[in-house]
Amino acid sequence: MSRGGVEFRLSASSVLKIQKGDLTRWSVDGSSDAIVNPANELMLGGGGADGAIHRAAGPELRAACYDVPEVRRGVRCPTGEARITPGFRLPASHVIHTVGPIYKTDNNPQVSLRNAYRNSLRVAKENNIQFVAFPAISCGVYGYPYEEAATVAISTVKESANDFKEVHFVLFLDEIYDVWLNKANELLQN
Ligand code: AR6
Repeated sequence: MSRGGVEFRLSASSVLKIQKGDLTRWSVDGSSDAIVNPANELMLGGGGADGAIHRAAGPELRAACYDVPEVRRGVRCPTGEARITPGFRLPASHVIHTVGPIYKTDNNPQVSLRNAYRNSLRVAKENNIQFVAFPAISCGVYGYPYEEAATVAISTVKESANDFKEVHFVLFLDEIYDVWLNKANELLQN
């Protein structure tokens, strides 16, 4: 799970970790940990990481998502916002669902991606989560260029990592892992 993981200490009490792996198998303590699901606005499942998370969590997750109120027709979580549910059959205790921008059509993809990371961390903090694991939000189906995404992801997490014991990036693709690691070495003094 933590194959190739590299730790960056952000303060006396908080660590950012970059690792290869599968979010559906990630957990640190099973009671105050959360994985972040790169969902869509409808929030009822999909392909990519979202599909894998729903399969691993079981049908209870879809039912819990269904119960999240729509803010307008077909939208439970607008782009850049975040919602929380239990993790059900996942090893992690919670799932924070967020929606990153569709790179080609979003008016300001950088702001939307930053909001997705920021609001995920805000929701985590409000729910007393101590350990959070992110994928590379928007870097699959939603087409965000990896290096630009890494800059937003790492700089945003750095701002609020003090509120958590550990924030992890759990990256599925070797290429994205390499981009993230290079960017972390550039932006974080180890
Ligand atoms: N663990 C960690 N990362 C993963 C996993 C996993 N199990 N599976 C895939 N990835 P994507 P997006 C990586 O497409 O671009 C869905 O259909 C993947 O390699 O999952 O935000 C939703 O319903 C990529 O690097 O999310 C939305 O409609 C990263 O996760 C839409 O896709 C994100 O890729 C969201 O697109």
